Amino acid sequence: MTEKILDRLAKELSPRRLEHSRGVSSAAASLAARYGADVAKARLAGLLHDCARGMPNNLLLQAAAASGIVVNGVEQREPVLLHAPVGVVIAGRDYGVEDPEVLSAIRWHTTGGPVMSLLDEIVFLADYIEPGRSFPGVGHLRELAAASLPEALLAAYDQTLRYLLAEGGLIHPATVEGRNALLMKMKKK
Ligand code: DGI
Ligand code: FE
Ligand code: FE
Repeated sequence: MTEKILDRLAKELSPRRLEHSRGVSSAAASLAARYGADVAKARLAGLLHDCARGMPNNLLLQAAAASGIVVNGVEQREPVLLHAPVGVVIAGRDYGVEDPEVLSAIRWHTTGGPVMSLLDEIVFLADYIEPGRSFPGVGHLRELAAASLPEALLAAYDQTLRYLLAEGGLIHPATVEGRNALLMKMKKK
């Protein structure tokens, strides 16, 4: 099954992004083993998380409209964000994925969100720490990921927000909601 997926992905993604997807797949599998999630689902979701990442902005917007995906103002301006919800449609249509847990992990991998399953969290984090990533601080994030899932998730959200603030980027509401929900879960009063 994986071979067929890889063949198709290789047609849709650049070699670099295919390698990234394999890296996310293996990082997600390790995190799943570490934190007690389904390893096979983590591997599959990791492999397919960016299956729509090769689509240009106009096609992402078109696919979103055709699939009834509600596009907010931030997504209208930054259509790359739509590769997550459109990825769900592509994973179902072109890769035959029906498992709602796998589809949910693809759905929330870019921004995170207010209601994240363990598998969602694992794929979200694996996307940051896969072996091919090399941004400043990735080593620390990998160490955190091995030690504490919530602390690593918080660091990942913080990293995204710091980057967006530095760049003057639009902050997607799900990024804020995801970090808030995580913080409230971590700091129960
Ligand atoms: O698909 P990847 O490049 O592996 O990584 P990703 O799915 O985490 O992110 C895709 C892009 O989306 C990346 O350039 C960062 C960006 N992004 C993530 N959250 C936000 C965001 N961009 C904006 N403007 N706002 C966000 O909240
Ligand atoms: Fe992505
Ligand atoms: Fe990715």
